[in-house]
Amino acid sequence: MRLLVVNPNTSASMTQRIGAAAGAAAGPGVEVVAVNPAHGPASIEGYFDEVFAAPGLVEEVAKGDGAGFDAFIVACFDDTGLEAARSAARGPVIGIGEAAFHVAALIAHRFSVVTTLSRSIAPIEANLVKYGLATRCARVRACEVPVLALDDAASGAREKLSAEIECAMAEDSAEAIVLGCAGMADLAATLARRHGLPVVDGVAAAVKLAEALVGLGLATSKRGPYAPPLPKPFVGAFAGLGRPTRRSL
Ligand code: 5HY
Repeated sequence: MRLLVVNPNTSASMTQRIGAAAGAAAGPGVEVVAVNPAHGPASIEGYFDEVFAAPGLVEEVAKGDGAGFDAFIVACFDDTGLEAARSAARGPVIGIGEAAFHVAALIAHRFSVVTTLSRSIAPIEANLVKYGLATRCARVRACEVPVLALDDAASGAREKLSAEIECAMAEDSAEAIVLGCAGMADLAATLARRHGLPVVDGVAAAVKLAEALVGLGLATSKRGPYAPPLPKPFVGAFAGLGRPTRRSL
C-alpha cells in the first residue's frame, strides 16, 4: 500500500517531522511519502492561511492520484481543503482532524482539543459541527504556541501544552486529549504518560484509518459531492487545475 501524506503548509522541516511520525505509525507493507506544496503559507493559522494553502494541497493530492497512491492524508489539523481533495482522488482522503476526532470518540465519552493559537479554535469548532462530533468535544483550547515554534525548545511548547492539558482535565473533565496540530505528532506518547490519560495524535490516527479503509477495499464515493470536478477552463495561477471541455478537445 502506498500512502501520500500532504502537509499543506510549505515548511519542509515540518513535512519531514510529519513524515517521520506517519512512518512510525505505518504497518508492514505501507510505503509512506510526505510532501508539501511549493507555494502557499509557511504555516496555517486561521482562515486566511487556509484558503491559500488549499490549492497547493489539492494539486499535490491530484498528482499523487495520478502516480497511483492508494490513500491520502491531509496533514493539517484544520483539514484544509479536505473535501476538494476528495474530488481529486480515487482512494480515501483522510484529514488528521477528522481522524483524531473519530478515534477520540471511540475511547472517551468527552474529549478536549488543544491546538496552537486561539485563531485556530473557530475553524476546528466548525469542523466538529460539520463532522457531527461537536457534542463529544468538551472544549477546543489553545496553548498559544505558534505552529512553527512547536519544535523550538525555547518556545516552552511542551510546558504550555501540559498546562493546557491540566486545565482540560480539571475544568472540562476531559477523558482524552486530541492534539490540535500536525506539528505536535511527536509529543503524544510523552504527554499521555505525563498526564495519565489517552492523548490522540491525528497523524497516527489518520495513517491507521487509511490502512483500514484500503484493507476493506473502500475508496472515496464518487456518487455525490466528491465526484470529479466538472471540466471547465481555469485561467491564471490555477490554469493547471482545469480540465478540457469537449469544445476545447
Ligand atoms: C496544522 N496549522 O496542523 C495546523 C494547526 C493549526 O500549519 N498545521 C498548520 O494551528 O491550525
